Amino acid sequence: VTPDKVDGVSYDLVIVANRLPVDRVENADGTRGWRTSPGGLVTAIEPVMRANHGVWIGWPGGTETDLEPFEHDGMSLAPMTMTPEEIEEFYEGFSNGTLWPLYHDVVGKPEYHREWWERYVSVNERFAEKAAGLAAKGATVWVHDYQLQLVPEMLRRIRPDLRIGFYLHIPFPPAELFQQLPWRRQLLEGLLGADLVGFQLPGGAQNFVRLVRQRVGHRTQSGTVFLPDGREVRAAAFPISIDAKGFEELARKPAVEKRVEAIRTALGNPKKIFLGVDRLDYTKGIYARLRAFAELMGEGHIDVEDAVFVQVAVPSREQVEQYRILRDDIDRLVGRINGDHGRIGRPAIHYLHNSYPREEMAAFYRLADVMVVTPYRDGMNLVAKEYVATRYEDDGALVLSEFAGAADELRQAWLVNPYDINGMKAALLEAYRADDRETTRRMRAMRRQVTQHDVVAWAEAFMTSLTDLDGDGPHSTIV
Ligand code: GDG
Repeated sequence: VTPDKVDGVSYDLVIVANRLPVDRVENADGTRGWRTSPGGLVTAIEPVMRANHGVWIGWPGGTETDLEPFEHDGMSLAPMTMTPEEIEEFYEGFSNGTLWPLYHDVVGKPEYHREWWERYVSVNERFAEKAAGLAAKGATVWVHDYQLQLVPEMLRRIRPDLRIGFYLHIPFPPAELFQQLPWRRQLLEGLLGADLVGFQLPGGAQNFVRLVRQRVGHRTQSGTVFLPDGREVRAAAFPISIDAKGFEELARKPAVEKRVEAIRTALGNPKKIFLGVDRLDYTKGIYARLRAFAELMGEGHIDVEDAVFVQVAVPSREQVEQYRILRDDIDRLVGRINGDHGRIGRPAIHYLHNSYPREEMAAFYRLADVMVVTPYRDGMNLVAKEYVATRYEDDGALVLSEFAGAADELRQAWLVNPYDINGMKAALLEAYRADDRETTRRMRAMRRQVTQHDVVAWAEAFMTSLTDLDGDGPHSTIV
């Protein structure tokens, strides 16, 4: 595909996200290609992109500098390059060392460095300029997530004709925490460049509106901010979801069912299997969850001959110091637990530091009698919803943190406070011992919720809300 295929054309819909929805792959013959990355966001946005002649702007990972716009799987992709300094200061630094912990209730300690901030500003500027160059007159631009919070305002300054939406995938913190940020006002003003700012939960939208009133001084009324120039910005919740039907279909595949049996046998046919699936991140509560399970074994409530815990920890942000420390901590804990409670051929914890194809993930979900999702704070948590989607026989128990966004919808899970180890132990044990009637009753209700509110409904709700706003100028309707 020639470069001007993208650059020469302008688009009615522009998606701007830190990452492109593709990963680099090495073909058998040594040439390099692209593969659509697995994930909910791609599934959600792909149909909207196709229906609206859209383009996706983002970083493809790595430090290649000679990337041209290209088509992949019918999607137009415009890659952003990233220098090693930008990766270090914008991505690992300000995005993942400052904003990520701050926005997750300071579960980790955020670091404030002026050089990181400056790099955050300059990278946001580059994304905004790229979007400005690709958007048609009156086009809709949908900016995603915490790495790009300045883009809406920067983009509006260059292109006031655009309709701009922003969606935050992670929690938006309460004023008391956000306050810490030396650049708090700039970030709020960055977001206010959008016409619609979407959050996972109503609480995030409320935190944002309150901060805008307090810190920027704009008049607000429920979910609307009134700017001095007459423009209005709406803040609202759009809880994200998954391709529920797709996950169920995957789970029903004979190949997946075969894999379930193979893994069960390899695990030694325990009566029950506990499962955790997370990026290896300190917000996910992996350490405390494994400790709770180990204590239940130590106290004789669970015997290693009856049950094992499979923990998939997907490698994540390995260049960031806090993530390295976490990995070492968990390595040590797993070793200790297996030393204390394992038997020959039967470790208590099967710990997998790896990522897997979607089919294998589905097999894991199908295997799990008790799915354990216990983050200290999580915007939504798609793993919880994916588990529910694969349980087409209405069985399986979900233990879910109150502090995951998903807890607002999955009320029938065994809800826990991840800071309360005894409470978590009690819930794990209850879920472990629950009879079929109980698990079925709960799972049936959760499945109804997840199938009726899938990711396509999420994208449509956001898009409809964005294009229905009263505004001036010609705006194409995005479906
Ligand atoms: C952020 C917010 C919010 C995981 N391991 C593998 C794999 N995965 C997939 C899961 C799931 C996704 O990654 C993880 O999503 P989560 O929602 O659980 O968590 P974050 O990565 O922290 O996502 C979160 C989300 O954005 C969306 O807005 O819900 O709160 O933190 O889909 O299945 N997929 C494959 N192999 C793996 O090994 N194929």
